[in-house]
Amino acid sequence: MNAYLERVLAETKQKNINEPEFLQAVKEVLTTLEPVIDTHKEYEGIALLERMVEPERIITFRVPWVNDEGKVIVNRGYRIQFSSLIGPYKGGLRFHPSVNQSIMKFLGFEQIFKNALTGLPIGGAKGGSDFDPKGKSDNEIMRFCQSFMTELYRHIGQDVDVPAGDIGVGAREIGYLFGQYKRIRNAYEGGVLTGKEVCYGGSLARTEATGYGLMFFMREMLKAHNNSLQGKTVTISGSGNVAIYACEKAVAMGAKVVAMSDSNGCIYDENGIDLDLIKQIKEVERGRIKEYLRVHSSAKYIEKTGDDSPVWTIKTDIALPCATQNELTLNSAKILVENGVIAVGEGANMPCTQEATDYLLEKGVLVAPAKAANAGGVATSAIEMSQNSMRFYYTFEEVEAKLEQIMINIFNSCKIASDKYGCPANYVAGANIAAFQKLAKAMRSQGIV
Ligand code: NDP
Ligand code: 2IT
Repeated sequence: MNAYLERVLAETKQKNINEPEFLQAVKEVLTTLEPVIDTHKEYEGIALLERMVEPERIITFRVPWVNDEGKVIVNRGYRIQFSSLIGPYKGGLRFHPSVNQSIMKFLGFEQIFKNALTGLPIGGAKGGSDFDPKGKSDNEIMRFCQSFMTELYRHIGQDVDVPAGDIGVGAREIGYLFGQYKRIRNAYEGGVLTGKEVCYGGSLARTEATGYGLMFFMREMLKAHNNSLQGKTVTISGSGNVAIYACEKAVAMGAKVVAMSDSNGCIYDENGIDLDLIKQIKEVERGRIKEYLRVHSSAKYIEKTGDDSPVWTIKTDIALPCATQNELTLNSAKILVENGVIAVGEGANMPCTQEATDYLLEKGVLVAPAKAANAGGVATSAIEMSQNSMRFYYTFEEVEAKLEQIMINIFNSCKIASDKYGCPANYVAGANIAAFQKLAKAMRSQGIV
């Protein structure tokens, strides 16, 4: 590998030795940049890569709150303000017991590249907490969100840093966070959070945007290889925001979705998933996916037992990992290939392990990389911010049309970069290169900061 790249990788590893997810994300990007770095010797002198892998600011804070039994609980809050190079820090908040600094940093790092690909003026950030929303009452969720915002508010602002949702943070949590922010600031600053409900400043189609965007990207990728979604079988991991709306759009595009999952297991319904029932179980009841069987007793439920998700053992043409990082392992990739998979679309962030991605590409499977394929969510967040600035609402159709065009542009950028830099059909490399070129240009323009 290029000596400069190799040195930065080694130094990053040494400095962040206890952060495996962050190192994985950095390695994945840097190893694909070689052809660009080779032609830009001047980057080393201005420590361009060293600056790109070091967050501008890391904030961690105590989040004390009182549960329904009157017990005081202390969680840890995070906000990684990774890069303000091309716009205000922007990225979601994740509430999940697995949250730690490594996961926050990998997500913040990837967000910089993703946001650059959207073509919109947004920097990169991520935040969240090790708080576990599962089994908590509405009041507990509200008290937690209020405590979290009581510290976070001093670090964010509609031109400074704009959080949104991610795992465990949806419209309910954004509402509680926004209410507390507004109360502390004594001002309506609508653009400080995205993913708001439409009745107080949210954007139509933001709920659907990540899943729909994933399918627009998938459609473009398949089209470039003379294929389409029509008549294809699709399996999806997860049954949260991204998974549900990927399913909805996949069906609208003529595919048949036969499996979805949650962290306990997956359901397989050969007749096609009943998405209204999934929405009822997940969005209304906040229940487990196994409850699908209470209506469709002919469907199968496969419990998750080992490390690998059972959803990838089901035969499919298209696999959409939409749950969490490293959920699609080499082992699962091998089973998917054996079963004839033609494309994998990453709805989640870094859902394929590096070994899985390498194997899929080697076997000629099309991979739609997360940074590009799931960028529809944050792109629509930026459209929400612009509506807030204008004090105006677009219709659902207007937002969806903008989202569709953005996803087409993102696919084209990935394709152009992968063709130009000698890795045709490798959209993983294409996405990294296309984003990097924009960021590198902005970094050079702004001096040593
Ligand atoms: P949700 O909280 O709505 O849903 C998450 C889903 O993933 C649930 O079905 C959950 O199952 C499952 N899941 C979460 N953690 C794990 C785990 N450790 N192992 C197995 N399953 C798990 O989140 P989103 O749909 O918003 O996010 C899903 C993915 O998409 C994440 O990687 C997120 O970063 C990414 N993403 C989200 C965007 C958005 O706009 N929301 C935008 C771009 C990317 P269970 O209920 O059992 O925990
Ligand atoms: O990973 C992501 O891009 C998100 N969770 C959405 C971020 C956003 O600001 O809408």
